[in-house]
Amino acid sequence: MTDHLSGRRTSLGSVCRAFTVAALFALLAGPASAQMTLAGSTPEDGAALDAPVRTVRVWFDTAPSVEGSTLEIAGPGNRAKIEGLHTMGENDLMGRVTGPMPNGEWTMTWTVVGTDGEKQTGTVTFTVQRPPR
Ligand SMILES: [Cu+2]
Repeated sequence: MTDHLSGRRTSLGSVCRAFTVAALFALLAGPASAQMTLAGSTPEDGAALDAPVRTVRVWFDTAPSVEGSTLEIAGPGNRAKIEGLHTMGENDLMGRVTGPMPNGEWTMTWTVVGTDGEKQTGTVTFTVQRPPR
């Protein structure tokens, strides 16, 4: 799992490795229950960022199944995409953002399937506003 995105240009690989220890602890967690709820995200809902994001993550109260789950992003120009969806074993989904992310309001839509097959969906919105030079 630690080298799942290695060899790519982004620093996502090193980000991922930082969570390896936490992932081991997550493996000790119990089995998933029915309704999954969002426990957090990067960027956070309502965040005001001064630069585009290159990785995104959403956390849940139980482990999502990567298969059948999606993370999508929409905003000005609609050319940014989330690729390489995976989990770090922390009840999370993670992906990298490719493509341009102009200033403006962005919406990340998550659809997640729990280990019992139940589907949940929701959104996280944030703004990107680069500081004037
Ligand atoms: Cu990762």
